[in-house]
Amino acid sequence: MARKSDCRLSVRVDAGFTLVEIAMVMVIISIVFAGALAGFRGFRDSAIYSQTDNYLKESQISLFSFALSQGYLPCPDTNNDGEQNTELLAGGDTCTASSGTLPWRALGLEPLPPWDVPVLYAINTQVVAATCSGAAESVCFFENEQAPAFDLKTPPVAGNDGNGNLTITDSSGAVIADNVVALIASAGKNARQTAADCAAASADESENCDGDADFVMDTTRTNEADFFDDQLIWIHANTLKGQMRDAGIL
Ligand SMILES: [Ca+2]
Ligand SMILES: [Ca+2]
Ligand SMILES: [Ca+2]
Ligand SMILES: [Ca+2]
Repeated sequence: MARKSDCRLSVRVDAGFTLVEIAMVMVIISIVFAGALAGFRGFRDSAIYSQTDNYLKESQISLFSFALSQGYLPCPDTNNDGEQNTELLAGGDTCTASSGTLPWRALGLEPLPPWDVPVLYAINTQVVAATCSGAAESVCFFENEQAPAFDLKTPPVAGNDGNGNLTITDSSGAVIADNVVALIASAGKNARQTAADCAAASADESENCDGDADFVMDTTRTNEADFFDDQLIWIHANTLKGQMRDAGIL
């Protein structure tokens, strides 16, 4: 009898330990899995940010190549077909909008950048309000009827920043770059949300999708209330002039 009782006790104790052990193992597995998943997502995201960075640099090089071969910078794409959109006006062609997506097809680039969302392409905001007349306007960087319509004296020059050129600041408002004629930006992993509702994004991200001449570049912030993961690259007017001068075009 005593032996039978010992046996039952042993089974209960073993079973109890087994259940506790199983529970502990499950908790450990879930912790390890959650950690591994977070690690995988972090690794995947950093790979896409890096890929985006490369895409932006490639796009910038393509814009310089376009300008060197055509004599002007392309207008933004406003209907997502990869081609720039221009309006034929009496004073010469002008851009349909100063902000849209990158005309990737016109630049010989891949159609879909990282995050599966076309990158923003913003240019001098006066392209929709002014026409190029005598190279005295910064919009002449986008004049496609005579190439090139701008010269070394086209604003920005000393004392004249050029109407409608773009400014990039950091989160504190400190200027990183001004007199920028063209800018390419990835809105990052929340690109679809910011495209659908720009005002709902953080203040710094809203600045990059509100269609004006001011942009923000800062370090990545992952807190939801102040999220920022936009990546920007741009073309300063003087850099473009320098490349065209070196190529003997200006
Ligand atoms: Ca188009
Ligand atoms: Ca973003
Ligand atoms: Ca803005
Ligand atoms: Ca603004």
